[in-house]
Amino acid sequence: MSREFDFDVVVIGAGISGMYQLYKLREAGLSVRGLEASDSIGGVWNLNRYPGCRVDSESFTYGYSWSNDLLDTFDWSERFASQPEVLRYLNAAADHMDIRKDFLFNARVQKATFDEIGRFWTIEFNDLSIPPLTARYVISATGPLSAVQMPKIKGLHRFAGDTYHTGKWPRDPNGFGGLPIDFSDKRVAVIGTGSSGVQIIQELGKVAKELKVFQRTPNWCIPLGNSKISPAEMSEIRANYPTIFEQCDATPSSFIHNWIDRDLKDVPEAERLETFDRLYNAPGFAFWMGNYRDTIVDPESNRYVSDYVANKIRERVKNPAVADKLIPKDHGFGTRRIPLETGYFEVYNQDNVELIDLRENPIVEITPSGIVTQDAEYGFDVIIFATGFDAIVGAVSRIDFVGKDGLHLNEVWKQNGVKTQLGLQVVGFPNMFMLIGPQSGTLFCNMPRCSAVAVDWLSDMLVSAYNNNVSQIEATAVGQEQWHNACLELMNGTLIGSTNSWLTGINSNVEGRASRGALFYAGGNPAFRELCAELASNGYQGFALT
Ligand code: NA7
Repeated sequence: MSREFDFDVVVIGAGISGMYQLYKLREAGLSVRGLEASDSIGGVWNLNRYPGCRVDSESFTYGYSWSNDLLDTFDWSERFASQPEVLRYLNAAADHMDIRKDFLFNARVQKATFDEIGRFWTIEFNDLSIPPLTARYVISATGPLSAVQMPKIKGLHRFAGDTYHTGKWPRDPNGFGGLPIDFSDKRVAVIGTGSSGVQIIQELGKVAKELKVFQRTPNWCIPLGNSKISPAEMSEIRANYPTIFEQCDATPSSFIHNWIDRDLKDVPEAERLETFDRLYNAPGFAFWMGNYRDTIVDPESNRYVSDYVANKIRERVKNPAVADKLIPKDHGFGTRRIPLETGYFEVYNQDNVELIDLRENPIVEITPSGIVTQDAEYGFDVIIFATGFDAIVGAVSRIDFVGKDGLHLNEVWKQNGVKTQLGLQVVGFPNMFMLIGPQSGTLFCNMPRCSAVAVDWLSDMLVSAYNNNVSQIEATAVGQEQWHNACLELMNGTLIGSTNSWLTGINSNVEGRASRGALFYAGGNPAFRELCAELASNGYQGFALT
């Protein structure tokens, strides 16, 4: 049968969710083409190859749980795997799915336009030598933390030394990691102290001749608690995989940690401190997501946890003035993403490391030889930007999606604020879906666990549409409004919602990101799964299938 378009579905992005999405639909019998801007699979794990980069989910919770073959054959060597190991895993997964043949690489999508009569999308590329292609459905699997963002600093391009961004680190041509760079004779600046900054600072502190850290906002960092996984432990983990995944499924963010089912306020002081000591020394996000349940909603309980962590910082950093600068003052513990660290605070006890507090002493400009602040001038051989991403919205909005009536998605969001139905669709943009986009129920999450929820649900919907001769799926205005209001209300019920961070859409380097938005669903993954199942069983309520 001839048709007007090339593929049933186009999936943009070959990261964790894009690879699985393509595989799932291909196995269901749909014709699918994957498009990837870089030259290989892996998404953020392919690009964030900076020294010290590692996962902060327990490795054995971070894989594709649907594949027994992968679970049976891949051995994790550390509780929190390094970036090269995660990328090695994703390559093994790509082999297993035989997915590379279905992706067009080096194909950055510039624009996607909906044809209202034919009900299909036309995709155009930055590289004009790639002919446009067409598909009934387009799925953006571009990830929430992939649109690399440089800071707005005067003179950025004039620096004569080497510059790197953590989110786009040069690759080792012979391996899965970053290009080996010798920093031992270098004067290095790191700008940014989010998770990436913390990881690279603690690593470069060991080797750089001189390391100066330019910090605007300190974060509440807690110990990672990494350890090797022995073959015997790996066998035990393998035998326990079903229980591990069940445990993750039962928690709000699908990490293995779950809240203590009590309020801190109801617990005697001695017991609280005993619990805190245990959790602070436990691996991963135990101290954050495995703490008393009111610590993230009640300001007083939150203050109590924050004070505990502040004291830990004071104990670990010798110079009290430096310790004070490393303690966050403008947000409570856990209200922004927590960086997990290994010896981060002790780095500031070293003679080769200096902390520069940009609140007291802001950057004025970058010059050919270094960085000028209000109070001083510093010479550098290397500047590393650990300044993060245009998070959540950025990767979607860097593609010009043009929907019904010639509406541009960016214009719609600029005028009405970011609103979606289930984080999956936007009214006026039929047959276009986002995985882990804004307001996705699977955003504040252990990614592989939660993104699979979105992929499975969307796949069922598309297969059902295909089998029932449906050619258009569009969010309803009522559904979108309800979902937006639910996100707003839930977010406002947590302290995270009233804090400036990438999770609430704040970014000083991007125009239009100065006020907080309801960018994520704070109802938790179990509730999201339940709701999705309910909507599906009501004939995909909130979506018009025609
Ligand atoms: P983040 O968490 O967004 O951190 C970016 C850091 O860069 C943060 O400390 C920012 O300070 C700082 N920044 C950004 N722009 C500037 C300028 N112009 N001047 C000085 N400092 C600046 O990104 P990451 O890559 O560390 O981590 C992202 C996520 O990836 C992480 O949460 C994990 O989930 C994985 P600010 O806080 O804005 O004052």
